[in-house]
Amino acid sequence: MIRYFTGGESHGKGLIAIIEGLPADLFIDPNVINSYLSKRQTGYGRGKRMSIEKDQVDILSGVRGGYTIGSPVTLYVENKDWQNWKDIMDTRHSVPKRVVTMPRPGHADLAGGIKYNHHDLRNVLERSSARETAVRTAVGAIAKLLLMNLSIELYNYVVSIGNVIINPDVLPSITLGNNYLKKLNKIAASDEYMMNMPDTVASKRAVRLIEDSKKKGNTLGGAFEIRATNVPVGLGSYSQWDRKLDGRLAGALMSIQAIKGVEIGDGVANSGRYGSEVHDEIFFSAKKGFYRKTNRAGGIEGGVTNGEEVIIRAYMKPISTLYTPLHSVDVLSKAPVHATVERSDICAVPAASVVGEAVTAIELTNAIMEKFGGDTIMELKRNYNSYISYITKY
Ligand code: EPS
Repeated sequence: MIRYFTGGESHGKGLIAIIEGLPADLFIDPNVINSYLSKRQTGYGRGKRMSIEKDQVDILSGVRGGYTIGSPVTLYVENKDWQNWKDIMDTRHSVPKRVVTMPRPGHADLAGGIKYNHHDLRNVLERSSARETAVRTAVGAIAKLLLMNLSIELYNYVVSIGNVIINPDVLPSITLGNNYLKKLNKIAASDEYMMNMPDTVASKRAVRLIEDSKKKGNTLGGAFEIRATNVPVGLGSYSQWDRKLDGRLAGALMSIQAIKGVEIGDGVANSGRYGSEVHDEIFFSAKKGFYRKTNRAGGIEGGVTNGEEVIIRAYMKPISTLYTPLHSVDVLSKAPVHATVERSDICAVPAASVVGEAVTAIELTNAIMEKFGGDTIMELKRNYNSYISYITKY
């Protein structure tokens, strides 16, 4: 199993992650991690913070000459903005005007303040901030590198921003395959507005919607999809609730700040259809083995991967800092107020999409390590290849 923890505040010195359980001899190219970190910083609708940060990973332990050595891998991502916040973040100095006492509806501010008995809600917002996802993305990039050793690849793209939804024809509800997904991701990444949407018409409409929302001091959420290709049948298990892979994936996705819904395959739409319209019929050919012509299950049945593409969709609520703030109550005076306005983003769905892919990679890596084990990449690959040759004979 891969275990990891993160630490760090949004405007503290930096973010750290410690990953335990990575096999030895995994080649880690920091440039690959940095390219995911940069992608997480893109998307129209981010606030001024993104022009300050240039996220880069610093690998502090567990790697020698580019390869893991089986020890915990420690990652560090600096917060460049910390220089501008030193006074506020240094608890020895009191900066009374910067004490946050007006909780934002939808944010962790109030519940967190009551829970930990903080009356300066900065103590809550600094850690609950989605800044933390920068280092989680770095962890996910390492998981992706491990999965690539087994030819498992992941893709992400945005499917909606507010009420702007991509044309469903770009995403037929079947297994799309690497080439199609590569093409989709290329379109998404090359779009002039970088909304990570594989539909340039919708992307431009989304940008206009964000501009309009910005003028009104409002924010927007949306949805994104993650696909994993070449995932073998048999990851996860139906035998115990906490081993079901769909449950684990949903938990990982829901742990991303502002994600409020997760579905596997056509999960939501399937609930309103007849069984005959939902379940993916089973076929067999000598060349392909068992296969399906549809993939409404999103590659997971009974908590176990079935060999089809894993498809996950996650839904993000609008960011809770509104420049036209909602009604709230001051936690010190108890007077009615408008909520705090802390510099923030208008829309961060394209960034969340990259984070979604990262946490999916981590969960799939966990399922892989659980099933195949291996203290080295060589051992993992040997175990994996022997299983692949077994399933082709089943
Ligand atoms: C965030 C608020 C904004 C975002 C931040 C998450 O930061 P700031 O308050 O410094 O402007 O930019 O996201 C990131 C810094 C990031 O790297 O994604 C929040 O309150 O969650």
